[in-house]
Amino acid sequence: MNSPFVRSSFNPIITAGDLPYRAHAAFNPGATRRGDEIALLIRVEGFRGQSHFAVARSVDGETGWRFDPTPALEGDVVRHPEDAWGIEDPRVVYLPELARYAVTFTSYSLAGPLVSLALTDDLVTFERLGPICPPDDKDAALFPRRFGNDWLMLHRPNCGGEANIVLSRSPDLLHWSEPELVIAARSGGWWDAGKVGLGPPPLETSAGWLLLYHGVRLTASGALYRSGLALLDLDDPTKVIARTDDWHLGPETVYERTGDVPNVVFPSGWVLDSSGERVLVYYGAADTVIGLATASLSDLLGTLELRAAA
Ligand code: M1P
Repeated sequence: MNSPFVRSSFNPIITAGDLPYRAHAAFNPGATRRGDEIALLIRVEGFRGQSHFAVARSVDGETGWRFDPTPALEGDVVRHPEDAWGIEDPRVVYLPELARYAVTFTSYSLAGPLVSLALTDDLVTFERLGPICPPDDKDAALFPRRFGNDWLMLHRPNCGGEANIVLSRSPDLLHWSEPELVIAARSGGWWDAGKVGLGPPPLETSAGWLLLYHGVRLTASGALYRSGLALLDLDDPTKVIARTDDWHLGPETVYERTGDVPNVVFPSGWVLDSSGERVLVYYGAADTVIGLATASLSDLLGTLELRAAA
């Protein structure tokens, strides 16, 4: 398939064996720039089957990863009973207004997955703001700035089998409005017919907010996780300017086809390189390891502009 994404020749760029302590799997990382480096906030699954987060840093975002010696954030069932079965799938966004990073993640509560929020200056200490969406809800990320008085967040409630990407608003990061539909799962035989979920946080471009989202197709031999692109209006991100018909990143390689959950490509973080023209996309592969794929930003926008014009 003619995809704008190119996989790193170093893939998988991170596996559980790279961590400074014993762990089963390392996948679905949030990503951000931190100083001169790229930092990943990685979902690490331990041998109890529950997940926590660890930080890895690299100058080029591809090789030479250095790991913080201990977990960055673990479930805290005393202060946060919603973390009953661990924490999963962080998304990291820098908020210039607060000069802090916002980390949205899944707390795996006894009532199901829900969205939690934490703020951090350094990816070392975290101020937890608690749950911000009731279960079942996940795949959340903030926009990096306010719209008028409100912060905006994309997330993915799962209500009665409907799992669509929606937007909520908040004046204070704590109280969030009823969801407004943004991207619905398609129906029938589409690659994104089962459910959809936000991948990395929305990326601001001159053409609109760029999204990479996962779509899930349920088959007789399990789910297939692939990712497509969408573009949201810069001023009103509930308006979808374009959405690709095709998926653009799907399981192809051995490490994407084989692992704890086969046939999963799950992008969860991206950063622009220093030129601002190449996007580095970090993804979980088969819920086991981390892959890197890069694309030219103008190619991604070109793909979407063709759709908008069609
Ligand atoms: O196993 C694939 C993915 O399944 C879930 O994804 P979602 O509910 O968002 O479609 C998550 O458990 C995710 O961690 C996992 O990679």
